[in-house]
Amino acid sequence: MSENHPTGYEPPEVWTWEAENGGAFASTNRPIAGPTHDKELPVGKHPLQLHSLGTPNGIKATIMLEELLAAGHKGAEYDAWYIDIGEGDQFGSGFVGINPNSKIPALLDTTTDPATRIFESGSILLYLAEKFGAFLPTDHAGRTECLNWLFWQMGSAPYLGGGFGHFFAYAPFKIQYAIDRFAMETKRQLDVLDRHLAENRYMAGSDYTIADMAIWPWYGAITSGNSYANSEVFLEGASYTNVVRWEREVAERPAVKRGRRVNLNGEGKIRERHDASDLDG
Ligand SMILES: N[C@@H](CCC(=O)N[C@@H](CS)C(=O)NCC(=O)O)C(=O)O
Repeated sequence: MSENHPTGYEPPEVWTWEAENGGAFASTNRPIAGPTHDKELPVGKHPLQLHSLGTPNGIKATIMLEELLAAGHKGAEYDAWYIDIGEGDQFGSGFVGINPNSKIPALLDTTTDPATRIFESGSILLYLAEKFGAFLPTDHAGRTECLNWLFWQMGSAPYLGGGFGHFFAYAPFKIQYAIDRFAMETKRQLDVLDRHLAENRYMAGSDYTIADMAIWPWYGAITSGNSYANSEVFLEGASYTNVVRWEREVAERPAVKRGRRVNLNGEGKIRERHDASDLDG
């Protein structure tokens, strides 16, 4: 056994919460659900109210909304409000009301009576695809293949983000066992994508769909060097040549360029989006 395997921890009979564990999100993470404070959510002028942050999960929603607008679906106009997960905005009562799981992204569709809440990024993509009849094949076989990959992403990315990313980038010290386990799984997933994209232009075949919108922000970020620092080198992202080809093609879409800039701070980014012109220029 490698000398890098730590020893000495014997789990107690009952686990207890150590709030300050040294990890990057120690002050955010809790073992309980529910709101911590009262805070109503703001409501803007558009039919769709998005409460989010520009993480890989968050930009799935803004890319889809920008794609819908680019395709001429005027009903997809949206307000994008900033949820600061480092400050605990996801535990405000209004946010918990639209997502009891306290995670971004969360969407409220005010065109229905009563308004419809949608949480989980995969559910948001599917809801919008069905509402507007776009980016989801309508034939049963094509729709099934698209949903296969959408659900694949929802089940797989936590191993990339919560597993590999956490132990590679955020844990207070490096644990070889954990990094080995999740690097292996992430590379296996990249190989799944690479083999599939060798035979297919997009995830669900010849058309760009919500499956691409779900997978691109996570796995494309690894091959393009936009993920955890040095992870593209560590995981040999450039070796997945079919993923690289697909990542580049998706990245060039004008709506992707717009959607990935929303709910972020910094140059070229916009913290909130309340009008299409906010993204112009
Ligand atoms: N399965 C969820 C995951 C969402 C998620 O993990 N969101 C993160 C940011 S990317 C979050 O809100 N974290 C805040 C927290 O854990 O308190 C989805 O796809 O919508």
